[in-house]
Amino acid sequence: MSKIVLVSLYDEFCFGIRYLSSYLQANRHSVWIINFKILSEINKKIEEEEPGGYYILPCCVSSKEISLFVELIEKLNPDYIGFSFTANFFGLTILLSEKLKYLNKPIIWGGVVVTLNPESALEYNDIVCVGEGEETLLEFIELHCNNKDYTKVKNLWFKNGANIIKNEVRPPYPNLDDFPFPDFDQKKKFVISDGKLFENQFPPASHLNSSAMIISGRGCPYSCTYCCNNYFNKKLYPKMTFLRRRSVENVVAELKYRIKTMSNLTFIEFIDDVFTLHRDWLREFGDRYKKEIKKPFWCFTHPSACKREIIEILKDCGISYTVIGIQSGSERILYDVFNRRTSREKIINACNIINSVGVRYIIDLIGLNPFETEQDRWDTLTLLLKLPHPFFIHPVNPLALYPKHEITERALELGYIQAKRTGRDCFLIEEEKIHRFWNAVHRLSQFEDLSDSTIITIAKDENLRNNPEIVEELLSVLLKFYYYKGNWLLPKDEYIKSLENERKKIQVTQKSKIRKILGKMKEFLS
Ligand code: B12
Ligand code: SF4
Repeated sequence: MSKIVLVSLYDEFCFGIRYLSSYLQANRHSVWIINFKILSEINKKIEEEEPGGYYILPCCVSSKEISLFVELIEKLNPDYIGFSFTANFFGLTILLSEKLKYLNKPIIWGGVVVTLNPESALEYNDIVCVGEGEETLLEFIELHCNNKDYTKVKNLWFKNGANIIKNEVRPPYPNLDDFPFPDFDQKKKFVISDGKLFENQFPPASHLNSSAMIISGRGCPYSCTYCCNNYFNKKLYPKMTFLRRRSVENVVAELKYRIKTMSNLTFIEFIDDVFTLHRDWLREFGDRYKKEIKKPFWCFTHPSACKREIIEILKDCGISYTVIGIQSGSERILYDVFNRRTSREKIINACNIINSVGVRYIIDLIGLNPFETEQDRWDTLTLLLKLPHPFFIHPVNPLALYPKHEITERALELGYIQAKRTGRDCFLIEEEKIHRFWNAVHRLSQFEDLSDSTIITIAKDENLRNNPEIVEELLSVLLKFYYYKGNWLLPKDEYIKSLENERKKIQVTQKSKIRKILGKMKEFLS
């Protein structure tokens, strides 16, 4: 039996290593997971920078947090150490791995970044995993600890002096039901966050304390040029099927297991890239979910996978809201740049379906896009103005350009980007006033009380373009005004209504209790 520590950076959900952990444990190895910093700490600045810390945004890590990490690993004394991270945390992973070199234990890197760009990863680490890690890591550990030749393990690339060993990629594992459920047990888990070490608990205030995150499959049938699935579908697994779904039986069994093991579970989160695929699967799932699970949930959908029947099934199961990727309202950007075959008409239809079935929806948009022109931004605005309320728009995601993606190659050719951002394995253009202005204007469209003409007047105003902070301020005031404590899941009107209903209910029960007591007193007195 070997001892393995798996580390995830700024991501306490970390499905990748939670799957690896349960797989290794099922094969009699001992695994600890360390969440080094959590999602909500991304971009969170530390007041005072001190020597020995790491301060390259989006990471701000104190020297104390780094020491806590090194001391903890020293104490756990593992035989193997694995890191899982995304592009923003590349520099930090290099630093943390360097700090552990003196322990002389194999350090393996894995995850999407490494899968996309193993060459870059091997400049800093000797062993990297390209693709899925369950069988790969197990095989490596078992060969390595028995002093056998581990250099031919499929999916692993090694640096051996000046040589690089590139092993074959194994096909995506066909039957996901074979894998044990991801390891969300609180035992043997550590969190290093906010300068402190937490043991055997989820990060305080994390929604993991009340929500269960589940992934019912892996992969996506679409191939947007900025997304890892495009690379998986076309380059890593050509002629193979990366998209796989677990059986309904297996997903329901996991849900039941999570409900049984989490006393305060109130909400389910399906984090599949697109949950609303496969109508027959959803029909069967819907039948079981509403009878056996009965918990509110959310999931991602896509304009092309938003049929009425499917949304009705989800509504019937108690869906709370869905997140739909619209990304842009410009068909030029959608088709020619993103390879998203979703016309404006299709997007509007999808949102009308969701809205008419009575489901709340949240929109994802991509900003900071060097391919975008003024006309494209207007197209996004005019599309948003056609969508049925109520909806919420997430803070606009910047277009991160990852190595080897089609869109990145094109942006490099066109000279839109030059060097990767320090500490990250991706390119991002510099944010200018015009980006901030349009992001805020686009998000104004979620407020029903602002008329189209008001928003269009704002969008045309030259002065505001040069002073985007004014539009941002308006947006922030409106968000506070519309949503209770800024929480978009709690629109104030609805919240007040629910409090009033609650008050009425309390009054009714109190009155009936008083009546009962008075009745008893009367009996007693007579
Ligand atoms: C669900 C999800 C989230 C969830 C949950 C995160 C999680 N990791 O579970 C949340 C909402 C928190 C999230 C947040 C973010 N996400 Co996200 N997310 C995803 C998504 C859709 C699925 C990830 C997943 O769970 N897959 C299933 C698991 C089982 O697969 P896996 O993680 O790849 O792990 C396997 C292998 O990679 C390998 N492996 C992984 N780690 C290791 C380690 C070792 C040692 C070994 C040997 C193997 C190994 O083995 C695993 C099992 O087979 C992916 C897209 C995708 N399809 O991958 C994007 C994705 C990972 N996210 C992305 C981004 C950009 C973000 C955010 C920055 C978004 C934002 N603006 O805030 C944040 C950053 C979070 C962070 N700290 O890294 C990008 C990352 C791109 C990149 N190249 O870095 C992706 C790839 C989407 C994309 N644009 O292509 N995300
Ligand atoms: S639909 Fe979403 S998950 Fe699928 S390829 Fe496009 S961006 Fe990626």
